[in-house]
Amino acid sequence: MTDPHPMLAVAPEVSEALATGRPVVALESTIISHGMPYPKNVQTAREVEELIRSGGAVPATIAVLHGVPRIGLDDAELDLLGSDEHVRKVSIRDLPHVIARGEHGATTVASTMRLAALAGIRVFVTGGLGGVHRGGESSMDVSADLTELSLTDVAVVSAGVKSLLDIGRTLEVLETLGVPVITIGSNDFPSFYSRSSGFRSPLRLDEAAEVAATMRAKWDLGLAGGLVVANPIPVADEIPESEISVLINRAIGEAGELGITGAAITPYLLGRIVELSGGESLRANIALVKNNAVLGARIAVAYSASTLRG
Ligand code: PSU
Ligand code: MN
Repeated sequence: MTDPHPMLAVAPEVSEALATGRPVVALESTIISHGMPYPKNVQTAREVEELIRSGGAVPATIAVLHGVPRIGLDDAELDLLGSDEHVRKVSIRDLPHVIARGEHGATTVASTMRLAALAGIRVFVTGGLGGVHRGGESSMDVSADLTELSLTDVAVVSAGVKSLLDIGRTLEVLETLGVPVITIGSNDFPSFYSRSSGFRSPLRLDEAAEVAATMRAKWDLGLAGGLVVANPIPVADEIPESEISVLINRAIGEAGELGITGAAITPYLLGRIVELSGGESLRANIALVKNNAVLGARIAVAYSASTLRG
């Protein structure tokens, strides 16, 4: 294992696990600062870390604090990320700016992937991926998460893509970029709150060990870039697409009227959907992130075992 990048501050527990080849799972922080309301966000972040530990891996929540990219945070730092309103949403383009200015930043899927890779972490758990926004064919609003997936060697476990995005075009872009999209235990690509999106999953696997083997095959072959591991929300926690789509459409309409665009659009829509659903979407969001944490730990354990076998 190569040394982590010198600009990173890696928590001792994480650094020790990486040095000895033990499984580590990266976690993003935009979901904490801009994806869920306080204090449920911080509580969820802690519970997710606990689930990863129970699964035999070391959790590493990633964020920028006082301009320093941090790999692994303590309780007080998670609380700061969840409650301080000055924490910026930081995607790839924002990383140099937030670092140079010594500010706090919550990292998106894209910037978390990059920092995880710089630390030597290969598995990352989140809730939902960014993608092509509806109307993206004219607005060109396409998340940097997709570009990053084409560049950076990290497997990203999510519950798919929310239908507030254009799921069909998101899958097309991922195909063009050469990113494997693997759904676990289902032929349908999931849409976050719902187990199906109406789109067939490009690839399917049923076991964590098979995902680990696919990661190895990709990278051993020199195919740079990430993998999308889509994990459908558990049946008991699902919100039917017909129910949630009404609320999503209303939130998108309101965002249009308010003139909200760019990086602000995803946080706005997530918050508004929680309000419109009376908290139901938040409950589903928390359940799916936890479900992803359990799977992510299994994949990290299987991947590290396969690496140690060589
Ligand atoms: N989708 C969700 N929840 C989230 C996000 C996306 O269902 O919290 C966050 C992730 O951090 C993702 C980011 O990387 O939004 C994408 O934002 P943008 O579209 O501005 O790239
Ligand atoms: Mn965007």
